Amino acid sequence: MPRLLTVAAAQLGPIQKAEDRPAVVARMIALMRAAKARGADFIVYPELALTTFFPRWYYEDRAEAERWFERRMPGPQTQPLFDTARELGMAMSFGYAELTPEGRRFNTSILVDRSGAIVGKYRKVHLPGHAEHDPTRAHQHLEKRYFEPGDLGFPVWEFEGGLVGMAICNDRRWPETYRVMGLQGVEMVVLGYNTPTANGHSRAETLEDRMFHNRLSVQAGAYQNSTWVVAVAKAGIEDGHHLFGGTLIAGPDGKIVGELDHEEDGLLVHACDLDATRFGKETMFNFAAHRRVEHYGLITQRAGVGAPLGRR
Ligand code: CDV
Repeated sequence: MPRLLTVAAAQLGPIQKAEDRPAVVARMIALMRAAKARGADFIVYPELALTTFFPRWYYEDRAEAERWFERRMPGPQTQPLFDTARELGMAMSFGYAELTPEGRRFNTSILVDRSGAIVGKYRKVHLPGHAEHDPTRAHQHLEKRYFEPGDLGFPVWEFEGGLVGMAICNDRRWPETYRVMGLQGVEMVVLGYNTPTANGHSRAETLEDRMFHNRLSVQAGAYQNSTWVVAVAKAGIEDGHHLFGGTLIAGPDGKIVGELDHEEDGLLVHACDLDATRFGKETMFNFAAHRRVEHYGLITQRAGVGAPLGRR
């Protein structure tokens, strides 16, 4: 008997600055109902799913950005999402900007079970971009201004009959993200992203290049850790800025099992057999048998590149 977890990758089209939380939550609920009708038990939404991708906007006074943050989860405007999840018996994961009671700010994702209880929280570790306004860039990417790096590591939870972990956007490009979860036996990594088509610098990267790197990162993470990876975009043109789509699900052999080809609200539903992760975990990527941790010290000792270790 396969151990199936039917997941819906719920891509969101653009969310304009003027669009309020209730309007976005209504779109998310519509996707959730459609996902249920297609047999999904678990729905995954993108990074910062409730708002426009506000880190592209510079606020000299950081407090002005507070309108984009959630002080409570669920709060009055997100409660209907939790109520619908409970009504439908649907587990979910989504990203939002978290403002803690102590005034700390994180780019956060949560895992919510079918009863509507939050059972897991992840705070984005790899924050791209910069902290100050950069006039040389075609557009700003100010995650380092508005968020602290996550302080919760990369936990994996027993969830929906499997082992599930989370990552957020830029995290998907770093092999460490997946490996730390792989070492906890992860069977499904869920992640959301907001990735601009233009990189903000003058160096030309085509949309094709960016889509290639998206697939490459997700597929490599899946294969090298023998896990499902569900990667969900917020896509389209937000207030004149383009985010690419490409929502996809990769299997534990690294192959893509489905991918969306539009930039609107939409679903990619797949029945993932969690037992399909066993083959890779027991053969090529049997970590206990093959990893040589005595040679991996630099990975945690150095953040940046240092002197070469080779001796003549
Ligand atoms: N939201 C992100 O983390 N976006 C980055 C962009 C800025 C490169 C990404 O890795 O997709």
